[in-house]
Amino acid sequence: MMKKWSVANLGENAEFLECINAMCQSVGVSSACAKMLYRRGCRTVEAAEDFIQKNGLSIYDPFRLPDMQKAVDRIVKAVENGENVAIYGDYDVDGVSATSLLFLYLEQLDSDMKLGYYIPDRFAEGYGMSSSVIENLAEKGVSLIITVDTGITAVAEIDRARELGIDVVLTDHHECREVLPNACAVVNPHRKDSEYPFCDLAGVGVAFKLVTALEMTFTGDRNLAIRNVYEKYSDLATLGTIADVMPVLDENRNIIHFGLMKIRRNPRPGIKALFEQAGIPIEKCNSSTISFNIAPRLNASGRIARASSSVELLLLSEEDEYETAESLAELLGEYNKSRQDEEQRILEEVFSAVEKTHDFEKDRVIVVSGDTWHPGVIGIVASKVVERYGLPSILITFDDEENSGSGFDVGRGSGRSACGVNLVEALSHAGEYLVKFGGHELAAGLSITRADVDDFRRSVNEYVRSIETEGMWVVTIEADCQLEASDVNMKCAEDIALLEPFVPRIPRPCFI
Ligand SMILES: [Mn+2]
Repeated sequence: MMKKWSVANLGENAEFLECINAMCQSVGVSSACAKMLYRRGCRTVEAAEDFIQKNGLSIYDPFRLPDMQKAVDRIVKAVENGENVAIYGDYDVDGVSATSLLFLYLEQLDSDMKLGYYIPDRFAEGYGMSSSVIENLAEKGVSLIITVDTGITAVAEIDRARELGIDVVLTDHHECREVLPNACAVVNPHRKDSEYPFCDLAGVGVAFKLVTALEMTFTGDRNLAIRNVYEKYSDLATLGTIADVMPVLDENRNIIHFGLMKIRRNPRPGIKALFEQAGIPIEKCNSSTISFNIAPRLNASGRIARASSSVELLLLSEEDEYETAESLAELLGEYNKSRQDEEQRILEEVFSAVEKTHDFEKDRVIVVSGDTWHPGVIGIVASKVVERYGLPSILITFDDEENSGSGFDVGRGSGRSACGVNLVEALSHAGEYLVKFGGHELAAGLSITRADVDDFRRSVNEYVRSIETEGMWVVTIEADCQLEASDVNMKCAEDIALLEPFVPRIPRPCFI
C-alpha cells in the first residue's frame, strides 16, 4: 500500500480568506484552527463560535421522526394496561446501551407493566431478530415488543409476531430496504419519508428520542422533558453514539457533550466501575477513553459470552449496588483480556501466514483460514490485517464442534474492505463457493466449506482484478493545512482542544 499526502482543497478564494481572517480576529483562534473549523463546515464567525461553545443546540422535536406518535400511543397504552413488554436489542455497545436506556426509563414509570429485555446471542442466533425468540416471548405472555438498534429488515419475524398477537414498535437506525416490516410503528431516521433534520443518530440516539417523546407526553412540558431525559440518560446515549462511530455533528454533538459531562460529574455505578476497572480516572472521560477503553469492555461480553452482563451492569442505578457493579466490571475486564489475547494470537498466526503464502504480485484480496480462531474476534483481526497491508482481507475459522479437518467442515468468515472494493459484490462474484454471505460494502460475513476455500480465494481475486483501476491501491491522506515548525506551540494545541470531541469519521486534525 502507498500513502499519498495532500492538503485538503478548501477552495482558497477571496471569500475563503475573508472568512478565515474574520474567524482569527473575532474568535481569537490561529489560522490553522480557523481552517480546521472551515473544513468542518463553519463558514461564519457565528458558526465557529457555536461550534466551539457547543451552542446552537440542535434538539429537534422527537415527533418529527416518522411514526413517533404511533410508537408513543402504543407504549402509553401498554403502560396504562400494565402489559407484558419486552425490549429487543442487540449485542454491541449501541444495542446494549439502547436496551438499558429504554428499560431504565420504562421501569421508573408508575405502572403495573411487566418489563423484560432480550439480547440475541452472537453465536447461536447471529445478528437481528429471530422467529423462535419471538415465539418464546409469546409463550411468556408478551404482548408488546419494542426493538432498539434492530429490526428494520426483520419483515418475516415481525409478521410472525403479528400472527402470535404481539404488537411490535420498531426503532432502528440501520439503512431501510424497499419493504418495511409491518409493525405498529417503524421509527427510523433513514426512512425515505422521514422529515427529521438529522439522520445520523445511533440506535441509542433513536431510543433517546423515543424516551424524550414519552416524557413529553407524560409531563406535558417540552423543556422539562428534554432536561429530565438529558440529565438522566445522555450518558448511555453517549456510549452507543461513540461506539457505533456516528459522526459527532448536530444532535450527536449535544448528546456527547452533555453525556461526557454527566459521566465526569455524576457517573452511574456501572460506568464508574468500568473506568475504575480500566484504571482510568473518571475525569479523563472523553471520546477516546470511551472508544478505546470502555466500549471494548462492554463489547467483550457479546464476543466471548453473553452480552446481557453488559446490560446488567448498565442497569445498576443505586449507589448501594456498587459492589455488584465492581464484580460485573471485573468480569467484563476479564472477557476483554481474553478477547485481546485471542486477538493477538490470531493476529500473529495470520501475519505469518500472509508473509509465507500470500502472492502480493498477483492477489489483491487476502484470504486466510485457521482452525482454532474464535469467531467473535476474527472481524477485529481482519480490520488489523487491512490496516497493515491496505488490502481487503477475509479471515475464515473452522473453530466449532463440527471441525473434523475434512473438506466438508463449514467455517465462518469475516471480511473488511479497503481501497473502494465493494465487499458484498466481490462475495457475490464468488458466491458459488459460499454457503451463505451477507453484509455491506465495507464489512461482510460468510460461511464456506473447507474444500472451497482455495477456489473462493481465486474467484474473489479474479473479481478484484477485473475492476482494478490505476491508483486504486493508493491511500490518500488529506491534511487540514501545512504548518511551519514555529506554528506548533501551546496556542496551537489549545486551539485544537477547542474542537473536541474527535471520533472516527470526523477528520481528526491532521497537518503537513
Ligand atoms: Mn447500532
